[in-house]
Amino acid sequence: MSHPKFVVVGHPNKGKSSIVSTLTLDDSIAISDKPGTTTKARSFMLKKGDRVFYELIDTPGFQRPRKLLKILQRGNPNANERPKRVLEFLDAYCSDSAFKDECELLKPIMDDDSGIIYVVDASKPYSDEFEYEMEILRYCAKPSMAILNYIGDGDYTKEWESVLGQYFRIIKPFNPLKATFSDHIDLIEALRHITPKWNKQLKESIELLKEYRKSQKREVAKLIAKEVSEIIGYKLTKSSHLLNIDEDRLKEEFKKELASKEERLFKDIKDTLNFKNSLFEMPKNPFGFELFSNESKEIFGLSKEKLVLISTIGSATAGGLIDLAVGGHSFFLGTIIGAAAGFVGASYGYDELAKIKFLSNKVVEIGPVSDPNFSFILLNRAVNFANRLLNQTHANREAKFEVALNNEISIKQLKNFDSLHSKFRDKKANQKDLKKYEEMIYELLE
Ligand SMILES: Nc1nc2c(ncn2[C@@H]2O[C@H](COP(=O)(O)OP(=O)(O)OP(=O)(O)O)[C@@H](O)[C@H]2O)c(=O)[nH]1
Ligand SMILES: [Mg+2]
Repeated sequence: MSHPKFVVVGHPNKGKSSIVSTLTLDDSIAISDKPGTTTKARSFMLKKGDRVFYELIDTPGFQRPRKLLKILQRGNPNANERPKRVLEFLDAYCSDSAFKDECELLKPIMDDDSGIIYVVDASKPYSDEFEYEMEILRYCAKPSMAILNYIGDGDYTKEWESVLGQYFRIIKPFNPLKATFSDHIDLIEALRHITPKWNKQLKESIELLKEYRKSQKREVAKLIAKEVSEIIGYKLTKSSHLLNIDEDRLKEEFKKELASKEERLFKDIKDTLNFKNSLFEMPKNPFGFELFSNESKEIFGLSKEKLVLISTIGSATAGGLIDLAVGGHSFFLGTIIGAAAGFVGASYGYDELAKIKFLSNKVVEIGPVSDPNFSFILLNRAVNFANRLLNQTHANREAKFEVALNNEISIKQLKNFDSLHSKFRDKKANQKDLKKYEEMIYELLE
């Protein structure tokens, strides 16, 4: 079955590859501030299994549109002769390196019954050279739309709209670095309206895309539930002679193991969300501070008050009462206010890290981390990391992490998390508990 196909074209360095990367959820596409980064037309498909949602073809920018248009205009062809002119140009000039970029971008347009997405940078003023490009595209006689991208701070929207309006039926702003999932959907929705041929299939693609997003969130929730619960219950066993065990070193090693398990979880989340290439070359510390650090505790841990609250509530009903007492909501994500007030504790969480146990005079065991705050820190870090990636486009290669403290959760829910965490620590959780944990995590994903 054929599928919707669009060729993304425009001037060099206007964000064509960025748009392709964001819309196909592919971070392997080369993007840079150097004009001429893309030198060959290349096809990218968004698909699941055999079902192609759509295909986008990234292309190099126009280099000599004025010269090319002159060639096409020779003899002033009638409207119905123009597409043929483009084909003749391709035949006659594609061995000529002077027009190699133009040939790369025109071939896929003329090859099949594909549509055109023309990208401009509306933060810079319009100038005549763009008219040559638009005229050339008009010669191709394909369904087309224009995207207004904003690479700089300027705003020449009005100017651009009045020109683009003469060539394109649909003009849409789209920011490939900041687009949300709903912006993405809106753009595909707009494409439906330029191509009657693909209208029905694109409608299905939109539904599939929404389903795909949900399934990715479910997968991420499952991963976090599984790996966080394992880390919470993790014990390190070492052979050692009773007399020469170095407790500090053992604790360090234990912490290192836990941190590397968290790193593994981050990597799994990244892979699940298709961030495989450029992002986070060093996934070790996406937040800029380590799992076992005061920053981590202060930003992702629960305040002492909340820990006391959840440990003193006996039943779910009591939880409801406490909710009333604290106004129904509580900030889930940590005690950043405490941090601002210079609240720095010496220990890791609020309790001791973990007990060291001698299983025999040759075997020593450490773990699991007894501090209940550790579980919340771990969970929060994972949820934050996932939410950041769920809301990051694949064109945005910025690895810097800003912690977003925007999850609200009731004390009752905190209590539920805490009860599950205790089960994971004591290795008393069953499949049902894990499933419940997964569902609660799913609710925290944005
Ligand atoms: N601030 C900002 N920068 C953007 C945006 N879109 C693209 N850029 C940047 O603009 C530069 C060019 O982006 P590309 O996607 O490589 O542009 P292109 O049109 O494919 O460029 P060529 O392949 O060279 O023709 C990169 O540095 C991008 O990070 C945007 O919406 N906002
Ligand atoms: Mg490019």
